[in-house]
Amino acid sequence: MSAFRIFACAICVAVATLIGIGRASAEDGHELWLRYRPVADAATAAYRQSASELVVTDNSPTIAVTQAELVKGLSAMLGKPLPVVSAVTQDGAIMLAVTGKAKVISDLRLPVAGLGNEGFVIRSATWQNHKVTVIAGNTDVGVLYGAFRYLRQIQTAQSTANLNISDKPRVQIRVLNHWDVLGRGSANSAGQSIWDWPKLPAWKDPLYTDYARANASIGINAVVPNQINADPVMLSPMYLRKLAALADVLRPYGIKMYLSVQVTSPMTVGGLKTADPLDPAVKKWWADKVSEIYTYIPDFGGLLVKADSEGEPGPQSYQRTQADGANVLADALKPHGGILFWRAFVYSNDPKWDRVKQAYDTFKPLDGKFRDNVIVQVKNGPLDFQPREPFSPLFGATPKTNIGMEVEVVKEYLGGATHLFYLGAYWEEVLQADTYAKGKGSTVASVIDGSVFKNKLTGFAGVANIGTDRDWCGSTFNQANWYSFGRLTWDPHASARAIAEDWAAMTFTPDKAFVGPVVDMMMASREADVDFMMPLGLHHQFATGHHYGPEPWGNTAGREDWNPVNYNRADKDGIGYDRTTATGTNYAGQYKPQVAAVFNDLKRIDDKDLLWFHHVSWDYKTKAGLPVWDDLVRHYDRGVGEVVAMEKIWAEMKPYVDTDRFAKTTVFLQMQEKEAKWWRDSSIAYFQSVSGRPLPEGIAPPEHSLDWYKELNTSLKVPVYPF
Ligand code: GCV
Repeated sequence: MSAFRIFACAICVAVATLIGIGRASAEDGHELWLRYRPVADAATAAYRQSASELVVTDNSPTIAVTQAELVKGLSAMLGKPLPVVSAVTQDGAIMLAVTGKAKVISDLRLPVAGLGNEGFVIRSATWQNHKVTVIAGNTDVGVLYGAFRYLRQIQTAQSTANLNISDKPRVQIRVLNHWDVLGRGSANSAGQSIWDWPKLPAWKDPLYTDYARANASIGINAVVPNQINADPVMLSPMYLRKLAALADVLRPYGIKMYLSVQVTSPMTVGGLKTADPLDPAVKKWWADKVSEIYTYIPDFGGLLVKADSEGEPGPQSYQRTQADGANVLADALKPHGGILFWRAFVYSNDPKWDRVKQAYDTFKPLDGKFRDNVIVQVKNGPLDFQPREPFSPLFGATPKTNIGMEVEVVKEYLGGATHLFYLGAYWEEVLQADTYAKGKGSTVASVIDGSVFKNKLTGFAGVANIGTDRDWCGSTFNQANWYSFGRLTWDPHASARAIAEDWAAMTFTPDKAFVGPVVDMMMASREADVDFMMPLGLHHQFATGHHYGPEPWGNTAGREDWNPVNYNRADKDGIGYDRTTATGTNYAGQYKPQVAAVFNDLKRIDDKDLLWFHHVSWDYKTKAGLPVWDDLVRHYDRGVGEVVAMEKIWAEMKPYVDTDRFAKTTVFLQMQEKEAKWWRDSSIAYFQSVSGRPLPEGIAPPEHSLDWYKELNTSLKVPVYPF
């Protein structure tokens, strides 16, 4: 190549870089849904008309980050720097207004009275002879939430003229639980923990600020940074200093720091001989330790505890109840305004138990015994984040106890980073389920937002799927799960489809030709995984040693609580777990009579819950009119077809998506198809070996023998893609 051509190429590259060509066609996903790409040319003028300047009269740290976000977002989307001024100078001003500090709120009689501490109003109005948009709240955090809501309006291609939006969260504590272990390992599927403990408090990675921005944009206001199988070292002064530094970064974004602790800390950290919650020395130790935490973090949120579960110690070791265990911590937190999350995931590995009954049996009798600053944190289903579970019967069972919901945003059981599985659709099903706690309409959402039992304290927790991967969550579509989790904690009654529409528009493009098919695909993705993994109410069919891949034959001695065969109960005659009142474990009886009546009755139960509640013969006819054997096999097969359909939709989206994110999703869908076949074929091979049934017409035999799949599992040992 001549020197001239090399020179000319170098100029081309430099120009392309300057004007952004190339970068626009390849994104790494790091910006999440806060990409702030320029809006379509035709829309720019109208948006600019109502965003000519930003009026800021307050200077709190939260208002400062609000200002920064609006300047960043609006300047980038509208292609023009947004001036910041201290008084309105022109039409189109956006005003940030906090009650008691901004006259515009009373002048315009903005309805801030019922907004609480986190709500906001966005109102287009005329003030001092100028057309303005006021973003108002009773606190600066309310204004921050309002600013993100305003930005979303443009990101989703909606008008910013004539705005009259008012909103506030329906759940008070909206918390991410990071199951991150010290040393940067993590229980999630997106690299390592984002908390760089070795370098804190001196080095506060800018990642923490982006993390806080993302959370604030969807309403998350609390963080537990450490594993629930907690490391006692977190309570040492050295780590409290680190926690305090993190809390400083999160604070301007309205996010409070919480901490997960072990009940035996008085022994492991304090050197006491006992951790008996009723022992006076133990009480004093907790009171002192909690006071110490507040010296480091004055607005510390509170504690989270996993007790008497999977080897974690708990009050049962001292013949005390869960309430005894919780209350000693609650009492220590109370003077500081702190909250205790106490998990209901309590179970023992005793074969006499039906594991799914244990949480209800343990906690229901304790209703009214917990202090008022305790939230009992209940997993969405009674088992453990299976592809489908009935809602936990604890929702609606304890009128005198604050009950919060816990979901897994990380897809521990659901394909990790690779499967495209929109959890919003899953959570919506749970949240909309009717508990009948106070008659019809007592949905799970209404229980956890406190409206059914008039609870004063409400919480909604999600196990974070966030790690050091460049795209935070391991895949672009996993970001939708972080996003929808936040939005549903803000409003558990919200529509999963509407949330997915916002996410798709903000993460890719608001073009309807893209958003429509992609959201259809997301909404269908949940049923696809259910179909190829565990259709018709099957559950816990995962490899016993880890939770990746199928092992319906799994039967490790002494692990009845984990063994797939204990849950499918398949033999030559039939399949399913009898949990009915009449002949089974009477798990169904833990629900209100209206719900139990449906689950108990083969005539009324939906096929999707069938094998969770009933043991039926292979010839039993499902509602689909097929023998259960045939229906089961057809569901497995359909699941694979549903993944293939997602691949086709995605392929058609190529014109709308940058090269890198398109390619990564394409490959992940191909991996999902291979895994769907693995689930389908190994499950069919196993259940066929047990039932001795022939394959239904039109169903191809499994690709490999049952022994081949067993061998594969033995070699797997850890969750890795095996193909
Ligand atoms: C961190 C499941 C997970 C565990 C988790 C546990 C829990 O069993 O596999 O990793 O513990 O749930 O929720 O406590």
